[in-house]
Amino acid sequence: MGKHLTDAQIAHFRDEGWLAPLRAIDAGEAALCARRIEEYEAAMGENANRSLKIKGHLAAPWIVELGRNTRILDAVEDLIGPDILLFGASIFAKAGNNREYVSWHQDSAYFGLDPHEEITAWVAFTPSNAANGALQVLPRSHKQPDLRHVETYAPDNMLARGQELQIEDDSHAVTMELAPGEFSLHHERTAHGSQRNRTAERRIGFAFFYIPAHVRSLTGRRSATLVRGTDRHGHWDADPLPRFDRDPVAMDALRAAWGQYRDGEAKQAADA
Ligand SMILES: O=C(O)CCC(=O)C(=O)O
Repeated sequence: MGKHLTDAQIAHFRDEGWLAPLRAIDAGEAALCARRIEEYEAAMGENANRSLKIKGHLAAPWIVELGRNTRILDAVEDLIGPDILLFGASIFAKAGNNREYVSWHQDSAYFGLDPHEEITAWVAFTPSNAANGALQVLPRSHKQPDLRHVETYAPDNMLARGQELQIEDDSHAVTMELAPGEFSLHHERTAHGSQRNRTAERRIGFAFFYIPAHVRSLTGRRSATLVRGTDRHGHWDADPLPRFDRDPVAMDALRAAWGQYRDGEAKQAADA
């Protein structure tokens, strides 16, 4: 038995590369998170998908706090050990009745990490289900190497480069349905994606990216936030955390990290 996960859940994650649903916050707190995203969008005059990417936690202290959520960290610790860095976070907000989707991809292809031990906790701020395009995974795909992604830049693809795996048969995909405040976990090599939102309501989730402190950056010196334990390795500089919502210093770091990722400085692992 771990801090949050049972032995069976730990074994499931190791074998299958995903786990869901788990509870992070209650439904009321999740609704507050969704409202805060709307407030951010009103203040910025743009859709949160445009900017809360890769280092989205740098936009507001409440997002950092959610990244430090004890239930999430207990589950992550059960899988990667007690010394944990939050190396990034991205929003995935799908409008109602919209064509946007996320193609099958592995995060390991672009995160530039070694070894591949990153785990993503995807937290639902709204219901996330088959009808509104919940996150889907291909079980056991985390046991594959880094696969080649085709960069399509397809306009409705929510990924920065429209990167997609050529999957011939995805009939065994699992849809990780979540209620507001629940979260799922997936390994960085687990192929995942999501279909379009066919409902009238917006579907919002925030993905938090965690690594054990011994993981290195393969793309030069980068920053992260120690969220639990001790960093005995010093591979990462400290993120400039926001002192208040939309703190200009933290927002500059967010924009720089997102820009580097989006504009192609990160090469996909299969090409390295
Ligand atoms: O939320 C989605 O639809 C996709 C999420 C995703 O690709 C991720 O968390 O890495």
